Amino acid sequence: MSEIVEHPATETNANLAPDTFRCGFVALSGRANVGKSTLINRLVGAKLSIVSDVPQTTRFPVRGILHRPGLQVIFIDTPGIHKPRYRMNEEMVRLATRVLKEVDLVTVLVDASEGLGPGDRFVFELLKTARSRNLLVLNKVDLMSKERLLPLIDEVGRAGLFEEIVPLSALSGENCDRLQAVIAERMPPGPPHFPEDMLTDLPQRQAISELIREQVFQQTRQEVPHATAVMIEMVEKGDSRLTRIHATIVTDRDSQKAILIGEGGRMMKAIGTAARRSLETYLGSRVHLALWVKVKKGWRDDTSILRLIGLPL
Ligand SMILES: Nc1nc2c(ncn2[C@@H]2O[C@H](COP(=O)(O)OP(=O)(O)OP(=O)(O)O)[C@@H](O)[C@H]2O)c(=O)[nH]1
Ligand SMILES: [Mg+2]
Repeated sequence: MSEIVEHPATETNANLAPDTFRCGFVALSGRANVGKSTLINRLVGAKLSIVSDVPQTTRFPVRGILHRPGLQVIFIDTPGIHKPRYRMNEEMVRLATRVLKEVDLVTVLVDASEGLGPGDRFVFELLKTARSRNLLVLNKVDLMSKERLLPLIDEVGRAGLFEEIVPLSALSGENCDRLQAVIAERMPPGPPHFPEDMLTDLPQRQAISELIREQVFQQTRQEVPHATAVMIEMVEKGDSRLTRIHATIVTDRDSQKAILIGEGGRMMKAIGTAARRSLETYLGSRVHLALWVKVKKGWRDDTSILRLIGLPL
């Protein structure tokens, strides 16, 4: 979703012989909140997938494409593996699990600052079933002392599932180039799947909805973000570099609607202002954003709404 912080390919691929090209698919997997979306944005060098400190932020796979001379890597950010309580969450976990079998390589993230927990071990079991080739990333090393790292590397190594273990910080970028090199050397020979200027295949309407939802996730607490979806009603490009966007924030209960609106409309205003700013960066135009809040009880079990928010049911 724009904010490009790194350049893509520095040389053109046009003069490379097709049989020297490597291209592969790499899933970023793990339990919720370990930093998968932060890492895909870091690896691709653009903001493609939304991030928040609320678990279960990512709801469907988001592809990000890395271009280097002679190499294309299609990273797939996936929803965090968790215990589903609604149809939406069942679908999120199903999509994340299915991807494991469809890629050339799985990169599993663990929050190294928290250590290995039952949620991570459950993901390891899924890898065994998928019979995938795997790497392990120990993320968030910026939050911990280096002495705690060695025992953790030993512990994950004992699982016997990983070709390589890479400690890094997706947030600061520390050691991310090492991960990129480890992935690059494992990509199979083959022609590129996507054109050189394409960073994601996420449709623009969905990207807009995600950037608004990111603000709901960043600014509300407890059950409110989980109970919220964003539907785009209208995107209209005006002639004076202004884009008009109408969106509805759907939530489960009246009490959540009251929180989303806030006292004197304060929460709605904060979400709207922050979302408008990030949409302006993404679209490269001024944005007029109109937001509504609607209650749709039980929407997380309603397949027609789940389809509307991008889950392929
Ligand atoms: N300190 C630190 N924080 C990080 C790092 N990577 C991610 N985070 C933070 O961890 C939180 C979760 O990050 P996300 O990238 O949304 O995690 P995720 O795995 O995609 O989460 P889900 O989509 O919910 O499964 C955010 O607050 C990030 O800023 C890191 O390397 N260091
Ligand atoms: Mg995510």
